[in-house]
Amino acid sequence: MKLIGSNASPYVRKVRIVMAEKKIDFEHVIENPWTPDTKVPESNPLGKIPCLVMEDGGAVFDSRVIVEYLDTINPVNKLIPASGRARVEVRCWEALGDGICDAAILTRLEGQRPKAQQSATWIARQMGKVEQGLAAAARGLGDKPWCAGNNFTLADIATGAALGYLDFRFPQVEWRSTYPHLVKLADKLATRPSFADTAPA
Ligand code: GSF
Repeated sequence: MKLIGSNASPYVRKVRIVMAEKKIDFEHVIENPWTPDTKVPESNPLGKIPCLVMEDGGAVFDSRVIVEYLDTINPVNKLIPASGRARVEVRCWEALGDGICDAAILTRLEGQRPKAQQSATWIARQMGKVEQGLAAAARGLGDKPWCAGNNFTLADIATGAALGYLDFRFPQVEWRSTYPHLVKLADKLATRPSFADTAPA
């Protein structure tokens, strides 16, 4: 199995953390989807990373579909509850973490446009989603040890990947001084080899 991605993408990191936690071997093929000669579209028609290429050449995307599949591959460290409200809560936490990244990435892309073409309204709208997403994550976590239920799940992985991406690309977003519970979670996650070995670069 090959994972096509980069070391900076929070969505790729989420998959890499799941692979590590479930002890799934894979080849990490580094690809930048933004270069003119990128090979990403050869696997993912959407031209986005991550993309999982199976032994038979079949491609699986996006990151949510990939991690849901990976969780079924073996019984090691189940990261998504089997059914019902517990499952949907973890998947919704993943949507929240990914959504924070979506908004942050849209802001970053807008900031890469020619200055005269950048929309301050658009940037404010996206950064509002980042701020509201962080507030919702802090509310949902509260003083619990984990985001959902009573143990480490995909909810913590998605939230941790989003927080790590903000640290990496948006140091001006002061979530650490605003949300001590999120800091406690992030610092706890950082001690896991799956997080330490995949820190964005
Ligand atoms: C988002 C992937 C994505 O936007 C997922 O896998 O969860 N919903 C998808 N990936 C970016 C790289 S990054 O910013 O992490 C990407 O491949 N962008 C290239 C493009 O053409 O949008």
